[in-house]
Amino acid sequence: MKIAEVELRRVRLPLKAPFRTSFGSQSERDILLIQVTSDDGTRGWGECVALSAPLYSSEYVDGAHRVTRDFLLPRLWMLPDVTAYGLEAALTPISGHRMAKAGLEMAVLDAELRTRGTSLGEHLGAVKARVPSGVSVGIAESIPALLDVVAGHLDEGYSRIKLKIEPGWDIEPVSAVRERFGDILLQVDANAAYTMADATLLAKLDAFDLLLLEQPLPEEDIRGHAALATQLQTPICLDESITSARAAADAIAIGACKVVNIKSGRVGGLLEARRVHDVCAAHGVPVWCGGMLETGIGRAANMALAALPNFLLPGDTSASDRFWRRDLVTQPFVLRDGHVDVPTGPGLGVEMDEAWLDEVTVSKECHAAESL
Ligand code: NPG
Repeated sequence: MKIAEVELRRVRLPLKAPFRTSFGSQSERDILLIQVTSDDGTRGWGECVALSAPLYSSEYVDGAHRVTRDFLLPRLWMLPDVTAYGLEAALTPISGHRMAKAGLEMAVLDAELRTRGTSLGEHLGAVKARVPSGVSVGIAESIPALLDVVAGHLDEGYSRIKLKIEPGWDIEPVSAVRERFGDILLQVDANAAYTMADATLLAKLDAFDLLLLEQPLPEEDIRGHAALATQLQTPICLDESITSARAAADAIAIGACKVVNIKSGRVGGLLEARRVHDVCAAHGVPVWCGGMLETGIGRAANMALAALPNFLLPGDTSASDRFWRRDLVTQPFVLRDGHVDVPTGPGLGVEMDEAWLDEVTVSKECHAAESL
């Protein structure tokens, strides 16, 4: 496949309600979308998950946009025959910038698989037609407000609840949710908001029979997580710390985690995400699919990934209407019986709602192979 053109598009989509985590509150999403067009006219879409500010990780959307334009695209143009694997290798000399790489790789993989008539799920090795869907609940104004939000999601049929926590918003909300809703699948996510000095406090979470405690300590503190794990019964799951299959292997080897959250953007793409899955499977470590407030494009990729065999826990694979009034794809993801279907069409298996996409587009730039 040859790529004739790449379009970098920025869209702004308001969230239905602000989403608060320990690293800040999001009320809209400023998203970099990548569209590649091959020389035979096949198109592929990718979504870059970088946030507006470098708060979750060091990447941010303006930076990812610039890196894509100035450093990733020139390497794409140099490839005589473009495949997602070839692109991944060609981008390896660029250090970091995993979310930017993942966005471009997704677009190339979408186009490549559309050309071959293969779905992403089939390509990655999916074994399920639908995936159990959990929902991530942001930090609320008050405990009663939190209980109302959780009740709403349980009524909608979500299979498990993840509560965002931070110092000052941890034991009390978790205890209130457990008490009110009984035996639901429940887990918490700290987004690196604690230190080892909080070990005694975090051990109090053991009383609530949580599926896991996600990323309590800073991204780089793998050894700290291993030390903390010896003081808790609740299994530790890593998110931010797992930036590659190698990082996953290291974290598992020193006992820093018993569960891994996989996000393709965080690890540099879907191909590396599958390797993380495989490394974890080889060590008997279950994984689940994280979410980064994606539109239907990134969500389609998440559903395909979450259908792999070692995704043994429900993911943050919620339906389109969890965050969006109107998704960017013509067939939004819906929750049925606590599950979301894995797309079966070629590539990502979703089509864009072009009219809506144009309405929410803030800027668009086209890069053609010849012009470089
Ligand atoms: O369902 O898309 C979703 C959101 C799930 O809580 C969620 N994501 O830390 O995992 C996280 C968090 C997040 C959101 C991280 C946005 C980064 C950006």
